[in-house]
Amino acid sequence: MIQVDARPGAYRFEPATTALVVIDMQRDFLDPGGFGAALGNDVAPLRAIVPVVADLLALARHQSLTVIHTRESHAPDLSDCPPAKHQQGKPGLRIGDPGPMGRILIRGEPGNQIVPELAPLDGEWVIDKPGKGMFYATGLDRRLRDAGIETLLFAGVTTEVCVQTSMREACDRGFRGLLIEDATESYFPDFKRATLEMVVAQGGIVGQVAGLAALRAAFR
Ligand code: TIU
Repeated sequence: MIQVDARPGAYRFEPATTALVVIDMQRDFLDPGGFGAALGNDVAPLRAIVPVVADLLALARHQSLTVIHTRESHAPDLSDCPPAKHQQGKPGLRIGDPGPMGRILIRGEPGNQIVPELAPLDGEWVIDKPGKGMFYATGLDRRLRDAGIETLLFAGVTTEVCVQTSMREACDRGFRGLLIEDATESYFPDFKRATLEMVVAQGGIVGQVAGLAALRAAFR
């Protein structure tokens, strides 16, 4: 049993039933010319966490945790993109529009690939998700249960959108969640701060929060 110095209290998990979930560290959100930039955001803060996520991935691989990568993505014919999502926000480029890295948020396009520094290894799970949350239309719930996974360590972007949605949904489905705070980022620093506080408040109502150093120390 591993015990991490976490907020709001110590967090315990069994590595054999734990997966690291890296949410949407894809070029669409991290590189200029992608969906995140088209929404009017500065992508630099998201880029800045890549080395931390790489260290977290290295730790998870060394400890033989199940490793899961997600990508927010849609079919080329947009059959899995409801009109309401397509029309959401006021992006310079909409989902499916041609951009400098190919069509925005479309499966198989250069922009839809995970950044090379965090590329999935053979045997790691890569989940293409049409929603913000990682369960909608992905089959991931069944797959996690079949693999005996009980605990999910969360990293990736953005903290208050796809990461928090996935973590809340995981809680509803009976999985335990620990958010690695320096391995997640938002385009809005206040939103990241608020999300971490929301998770920690009320005794950790949908999960808990810890830093990578604390997680690493727990494995020693
Ligand atoms: N816009 C924003 O903050 N996020 C997304 O659209 N998707 C994810 O969080 N991955």
